Amino acid sequence: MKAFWGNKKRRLELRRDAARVSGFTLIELLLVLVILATLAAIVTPKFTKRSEQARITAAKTQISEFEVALEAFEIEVTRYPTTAEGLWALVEKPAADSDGWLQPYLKRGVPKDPWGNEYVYRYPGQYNEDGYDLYSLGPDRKQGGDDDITNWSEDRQRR
Ligand SMILES: [Ca+2]
Repeated sequence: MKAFWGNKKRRLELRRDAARVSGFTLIELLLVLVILATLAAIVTPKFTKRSEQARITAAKTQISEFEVALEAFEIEVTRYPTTAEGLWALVEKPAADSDGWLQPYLKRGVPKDPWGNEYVYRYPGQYNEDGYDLYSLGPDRKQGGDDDITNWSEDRQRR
């Protein structure tokens, strides 16, 4: 051990080796960063697209849950909520014409859509003439634009 540390030449070599090692490490680090940046550039759009698809699915699921609640409301109150009452009629008993109202039909209030906007409810419907229209403005957060998630079919939307 004493011989090892006592050898000056050997020590210098060790220091040079260490310098070379840390040099490689820096290059490797840069390489890793480049690889990570490249991967991020490739993966991020796919991931974003997939999570957008997940949000669209979530909005569809939420609309289905509203529909179940609205049907239960319709059975007990014998009408659908008016446009003015809106989806909140599923949570709080409407002031008028609501004798049969028994329960909150939604457990956790009226959620917003996955993009932070209110779902739009309309009764009587413009598209569902015998029922109500219910939709999310979609990812663009605006009316229309082919991305609205609606409770009526595409055909009717284009008409
Ligand atoms: Ca839209």
